[in-house]
Amino acid sequence: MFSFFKKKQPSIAPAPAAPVANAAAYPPDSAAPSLGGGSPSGGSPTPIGGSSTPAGTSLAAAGGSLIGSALAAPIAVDASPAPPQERQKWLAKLKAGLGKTAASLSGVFGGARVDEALYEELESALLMADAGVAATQFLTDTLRKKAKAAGVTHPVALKNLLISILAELLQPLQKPLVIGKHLPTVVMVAGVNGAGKTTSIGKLTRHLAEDGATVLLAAADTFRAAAREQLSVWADRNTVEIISQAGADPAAVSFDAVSAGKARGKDVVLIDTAGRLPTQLHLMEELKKIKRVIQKADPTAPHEVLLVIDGNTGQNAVSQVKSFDDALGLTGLIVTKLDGTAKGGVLAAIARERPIPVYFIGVGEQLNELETFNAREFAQALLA
Ligand SMILES: Nc1nc2c(ncn2[C@@H]2O[C@H](COP(=O)(O)OP(=O)(O)OP(=O)(O)O)[C@@H](O)[C@H]2O)c(=O)[nH]1
Ligand SMILES: [Mg+2]
Repeated sequence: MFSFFKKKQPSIAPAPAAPVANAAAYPPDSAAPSLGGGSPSGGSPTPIGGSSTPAGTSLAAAGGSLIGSALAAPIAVDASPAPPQERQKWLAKLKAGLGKTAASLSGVFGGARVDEALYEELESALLMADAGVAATQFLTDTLRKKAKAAGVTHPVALKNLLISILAELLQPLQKPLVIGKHLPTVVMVAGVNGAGKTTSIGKLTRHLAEDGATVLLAAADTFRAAAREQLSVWADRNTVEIISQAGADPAAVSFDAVSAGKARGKDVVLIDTAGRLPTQLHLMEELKKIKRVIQKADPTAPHEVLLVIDGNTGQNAVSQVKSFDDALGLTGLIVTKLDGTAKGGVLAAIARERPIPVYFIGVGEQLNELETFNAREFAQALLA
């Protein structure tokens, strides 16, 4: 179905939904028809994102537009260096979510001296926090070395040293998602069942729309009516267009979405896929096919392949990252549900074992509960 909405003008009623005329007409393995439109926008990426918009970045998106790009320049949905009020609220929620881990890690440094027992206790606490063997070993070894070199003898100083070592380990994961280098920027989103893909797409759409990007959603989770409906609710909330067709081939819907994104000059096409386990090989093949077929609509796409992981899945999340990366070549991660029982150490494991950028972290079900990842903030939330 096509639905047309005007960005940030909710008073305009959506046009009645019409079926995608050509979903079946472009079989996934056929050549892509030329739909024209969408010449790549030039220029280098300009950091922007929420309140972190640098002076001088002009966005033509204020009123929105039914057709066409609203971006004056590429944008990076950036890590916020100066947190606004909303970011502070989000951070408080992240800290509360990781509170148990923080308490148990902090407890290690509650004594009066630094000794072998402290290091052993720290090792267990890191393992309990889902950091995994490799990252735990790396963190404790580095801490020992640096503490010795700096002559650290007090546990509080040792904890501060660990915060900076952890922040350094996590630093390669801190990278902004850049939108606008390609028009449209095609973002494919994958993950296991219930990880938070659709919810994160909804929240990400809000981030992007706020930054002035025009977004087109693609419901490539085609077989469950509830999945399509869920995505269209997010489309309504964000007043963006969606392409969806019941029972269609997910690759065909993705193809149509990219073609429509090009024809309408959208800035971003976000493709929601059905949940699957890496062990379901036929479903992993389906994902690879979606990627291949997207490339027929735009040889440079997908520009981002994101994996959404549930922060509660602990060490299992690391094997998900490895499997999906091996199958698809991931460009980024979204880690969700760090507001509940998640332990958080899994990010250290990912940084050590498969360092793929964490573009966003989710701490709840609300629209404003997805924020960019910041290594130092996260290290502090986990240890302070
Ligand atoms: N607490 C919390 N819940 C979340 C978060 N992100 C998603 N959820 C919830 O997790 C559940 C699953 O989210 P979905 O977005 O439907 O997950 P999905 O990956 O699209 O699921 P499938 O399409 O069925 O594979 C929903 O109840 C969401 O509201 C988060 O950051 N925190
Ligand atoms: Mg979903």
